[in-house]
Amino acid sequence: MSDNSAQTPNADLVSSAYSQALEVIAAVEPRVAEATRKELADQRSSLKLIASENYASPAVLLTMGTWFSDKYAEGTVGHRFYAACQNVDTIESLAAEHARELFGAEYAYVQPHSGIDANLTAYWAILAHRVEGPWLKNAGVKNMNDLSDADWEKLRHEFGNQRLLGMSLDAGGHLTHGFRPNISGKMFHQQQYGTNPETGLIDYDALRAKAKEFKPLILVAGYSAYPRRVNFAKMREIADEVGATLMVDMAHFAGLVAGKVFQGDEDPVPHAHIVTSTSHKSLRGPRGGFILSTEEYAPSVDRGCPMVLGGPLSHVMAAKAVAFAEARTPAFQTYSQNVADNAKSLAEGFLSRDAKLVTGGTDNHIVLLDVAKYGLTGRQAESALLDAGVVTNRNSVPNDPNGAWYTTGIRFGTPALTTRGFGHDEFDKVAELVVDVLSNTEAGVNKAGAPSKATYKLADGMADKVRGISAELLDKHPLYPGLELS
Ligand code: DSN
Repeated sequence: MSDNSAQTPNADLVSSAYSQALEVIAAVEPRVAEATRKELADQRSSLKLIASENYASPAVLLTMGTWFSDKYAEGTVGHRFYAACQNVDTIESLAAEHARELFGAEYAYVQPHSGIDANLTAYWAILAHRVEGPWLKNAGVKNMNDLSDADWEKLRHEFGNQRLLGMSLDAGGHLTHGFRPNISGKMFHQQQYGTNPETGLIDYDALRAKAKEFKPLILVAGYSAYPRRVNFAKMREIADEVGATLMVDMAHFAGLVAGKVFQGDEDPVPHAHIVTSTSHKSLRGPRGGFILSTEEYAPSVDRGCPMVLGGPLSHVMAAKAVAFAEARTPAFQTYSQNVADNAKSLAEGFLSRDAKLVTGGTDNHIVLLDVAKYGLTGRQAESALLDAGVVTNRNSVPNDPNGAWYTTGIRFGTPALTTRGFGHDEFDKVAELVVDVLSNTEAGVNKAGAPSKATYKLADGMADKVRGISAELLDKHPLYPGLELS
């Protein structure tokens, strides 16, 4: 079995801690305790292949359930808007120190509550640094309260009309990278870059040409569904050529950066001005966000709370400190390498069964399967797989004919099952099961008898068959082995 920090070295203690905690909860609202027990049972008995999910260690999970939750701590370490933040200062400093050391960053801000919060905070930090600061200087005032109403109007206009260039959603970018319906697409004058229609890969020359024409203030790199590595050195070159700030959203692949699978040009930290992330995906920490930046951007990033974010979740910052400490171990590096190796095994498993993959494969933790050849939409495929206990999520493929709701793709990720100890053979088996399910699913019709993008029919007996085979795999690699709830 590979490294697995979700294994439970203190299984008896953990069993007793959770059993007793659930008893305390049940005494107030038994249905919450019951749903919590059921969630563990469900996670234990399904193939979790959602690329953005993982299993945090009991140490990380337990850290979130404390009285730090009750503390307000707006501001930054040593500069709070609330009294009695000495212990929050301790855990926030620890989390930031671990993050800086783990990623080799000049500055770390661990307050964002999620990846979207981290991105919004970073955008405002870049605007503060690049627009507001110079603007106030030009206007000859230090404080915006001293601006005349007319100048304030002009500054507001400048703030809301800057240019942002990010990867399009259907090419694998995120909603917050300038997607029109998202706030990022509305607050910025945005353009999007895609991928080469032949290869599915980022075309850096085309991107450079677009950047030169558009001249964005912010170039966003990073992805949620692109199954390949990105050359961040090249991204920085392009940003520098057009005077843009390079922001990299590494939410998905932070674990591969922390685990040193992505190094050199593939490591965003030495190349970007600002890096945003979540802590709960491949990094295997608590649900939350964080930002890394150069010293130059640090004072603007620090204004995140309370200017953009609500009060920091101190209990989650404490859990980030624990998770980042875990990620600084050689065992985590082994885990991260396994995540990438397993993604290759999964991709090879699909390709050997004639499946079509976006970009033809993977070199990160994501595999994006195009399900059109099975006559299904992503939504139908996702539902049929779920019936068989295979938990995935539907995802657009480049220029998706079915749009962002029904989609034509299924996104797979290896971080969670790698945490359980799955290796090459297990992921090959997963590919076999998925292809089996999809090959035995038919698109359905709507109430009027017309073709539907949502309904489907999975062949009789298929769900039970796949669940049976999955159970054998899952039993060999238990989630939180030794954790038993009384
Ligand atoms: N929800 C995350 C994901 O699944 O990729 C990104 O927002």
